Amino acid sequence: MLNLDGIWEFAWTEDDPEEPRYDSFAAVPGCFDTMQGYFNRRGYGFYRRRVTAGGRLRLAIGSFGLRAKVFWDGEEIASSALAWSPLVAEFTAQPGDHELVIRTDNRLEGHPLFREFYDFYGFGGIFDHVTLEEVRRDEIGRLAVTPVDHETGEVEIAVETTAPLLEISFDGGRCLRMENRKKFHLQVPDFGVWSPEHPRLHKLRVNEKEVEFGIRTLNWQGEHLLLNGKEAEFLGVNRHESHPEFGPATPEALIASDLRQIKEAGFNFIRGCHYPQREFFFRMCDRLGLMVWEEPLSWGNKVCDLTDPVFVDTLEEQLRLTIRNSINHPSLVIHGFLNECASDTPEARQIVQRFTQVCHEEDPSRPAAFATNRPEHDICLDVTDIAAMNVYPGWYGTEKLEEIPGCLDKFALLAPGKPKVISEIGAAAMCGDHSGAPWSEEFQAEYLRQVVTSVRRNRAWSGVMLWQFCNSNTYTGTVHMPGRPRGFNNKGLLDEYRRPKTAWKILPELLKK
Ligand code: ADA
Repeated sequence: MLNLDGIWEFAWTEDDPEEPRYDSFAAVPGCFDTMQGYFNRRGYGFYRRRVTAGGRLRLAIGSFGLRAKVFWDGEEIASSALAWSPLVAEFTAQPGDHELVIRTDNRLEGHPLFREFYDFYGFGGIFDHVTLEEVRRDEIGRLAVTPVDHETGEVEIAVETTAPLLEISFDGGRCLRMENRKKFHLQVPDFGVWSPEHPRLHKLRVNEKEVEFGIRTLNWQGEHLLLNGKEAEFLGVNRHESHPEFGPATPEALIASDLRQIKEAGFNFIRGCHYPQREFFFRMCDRLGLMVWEEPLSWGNKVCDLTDPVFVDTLEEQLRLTIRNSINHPSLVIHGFLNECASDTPEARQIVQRFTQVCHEEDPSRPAAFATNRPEHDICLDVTDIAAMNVYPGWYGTEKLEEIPGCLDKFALLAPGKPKVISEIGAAAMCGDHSGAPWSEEFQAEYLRQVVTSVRRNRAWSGVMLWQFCNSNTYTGTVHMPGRPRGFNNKGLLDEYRRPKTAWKILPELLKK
């Protein structure tokens, strides 16, 4: 496999995608509107380089925004508007030297999924690795491992290939040969169970393809989610892939450092908001023992989106792709979708039913959820497997700090009989404000103390996901989300450069087992 990361020629045009002038260079991965000269600009970012290759080829871009088109020797070979998802193109090329162009585009108009009112910045560029490999005859395509029983180590294996024979081994051990079958069960020898405390991983090799997986089971038939047969308590944080200098093209060293800090602070869960997560993120969570909620791109969508077939069909496509891409990661425990949609309307109910079914079709081994911001008027909470609520009493509401526990107890009475989590809750704090008033570090710390202690005290909750790990890039505010000083969502426990606020320092005490 060729890794094509590095220095690419760069061109930018505001509105004429036909005439790029490659007068500069850019790093891949990289986000063009965090580059000097392109801040806040909306248009087309072109990346160009030469590649020596030939035969049947597969080009993969790990993540991009907000649209990408790929040209090989001037001819379009692939395009996608599924921002933050991988784009994979298969094509045939004569052996030799070729021109490869990736045209990214961060224009908001006409995007099928991204809306200008979302509370996160719509960046442009290539956010993750670009690779090129040869497509081999009879290669193993999709290879999905689903744990069936954490007591026996039984797993279900699904293989897509035209190869007549399968050679299978676990962890480099004894090789088993069998005729091609689409789906079969095997027992993993000398297995260990994956859990946040002991994140044990295994490897499965089928012919030339190797994947990592973990053995752990999830059950959500009762009031709580069971992980390996035991009630799980989610102590989580929401996290955007965001940094002032990199946008969503965060370097892997930064992702690793964020996740390590999250784990060390005592969290066991991350809600990856509000778009698909990168492969590196998952590989780290698998290893660190952090459970994950992943969701496709959406935010606060109203009935006009939920009745727009382009929006709904594109979102379904991204939901399916997201589930398929992440299927082997043991850290992934919840499939989410449609953050804060108009879930008090019959139009939303239909879509929530449809998307819950999509999740179950693609992966019956994990529960589905969407996060409501109107729990008391919601008419969809009974549809998904987990009832998840984004609530900000005392921040957006008028409640006093001491009224927060009572408020949360009231929400806990909703959606009886199913696991319930608070999927977002938090307060903003401006670094250095120690006044104790709202927007100060002390107010945020006290707010989160009330939240975490009251959620942990009430046995009806399966957990809480604080909003949010660190300040994240957004706009200075819109009617939909007022108050975003400096163009950041300032509810981070850390600031945008990962400098801790007061609230971060009280976490060990709040999160201890
Ligand atoms: C919502 C939303 C988040 C963020 C948050 C806030 O619940 O899901 O993305 O915008 O509110 O900070 O208000």
